[in-house]
Amino acid sequence: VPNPKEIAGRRAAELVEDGMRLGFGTGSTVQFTLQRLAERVREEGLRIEGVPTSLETERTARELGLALLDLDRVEALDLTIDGADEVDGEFNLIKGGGGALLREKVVASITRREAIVIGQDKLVERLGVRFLLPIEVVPFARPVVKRALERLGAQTNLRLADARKVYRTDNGNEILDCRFPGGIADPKKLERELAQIPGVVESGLFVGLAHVLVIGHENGEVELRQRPG
Ligand code: A5P
Repeated sequence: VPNPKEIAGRRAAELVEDGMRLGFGTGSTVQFTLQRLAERVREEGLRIEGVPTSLETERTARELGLALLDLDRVEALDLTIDGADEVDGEFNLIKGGGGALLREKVVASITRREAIVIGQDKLVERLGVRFLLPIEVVPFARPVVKRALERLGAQTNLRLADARKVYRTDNGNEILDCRFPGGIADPKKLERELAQIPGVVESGLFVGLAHVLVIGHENGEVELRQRPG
């Protein structure tokens, strides 16, 4: 049986052209993209550099021999290939299941074309019905942020690394995984409201940032969907 993540991840690597400056996303789907890119570098002499969106991806890229790029050396990126946890019909996303939402969003914000690689099971009618929305929080501010989120109707769960340890992001912050009963009716509005809470560093809501979806289907087909408009 074909693995939807693998076929989508590998197909997305074909969007890359010689000389491009890339964003390297995070997660198990993007792993396949990075592997395929390393093959193309070896086989075709493809010249590329990329900004990693997490320490994990930085490590993988190094192991694969992919050239890395620092944000102080680049103002804009041609293409970022990243995963997502949920995608709605308007290409709004929930990200951050792997905890990398902040760096992923920073990289997406300077990217001309953001390609999202997913298996078909990530497509949803409404965000937040199945998946919790990760919100990155400054540890000092956590109690304040938690109460503010509850006033917005959320149930919050502090992410743990294991039974005794609180999870920390690559940036030293914590994550509150939030359930919004009934899902997220207006992602854009919620993103604005979250950004106004002091102590919230970033949310895993990505609104208007994705341009193309690379969707792996269980029948082995890969579908490319461009954002309408
Ligand atoms: C990382 O923080 C996330 O945003 C990932 O991009 C997301 O969790 C997708 O991961 P998989 O490709 O492993 O499903």
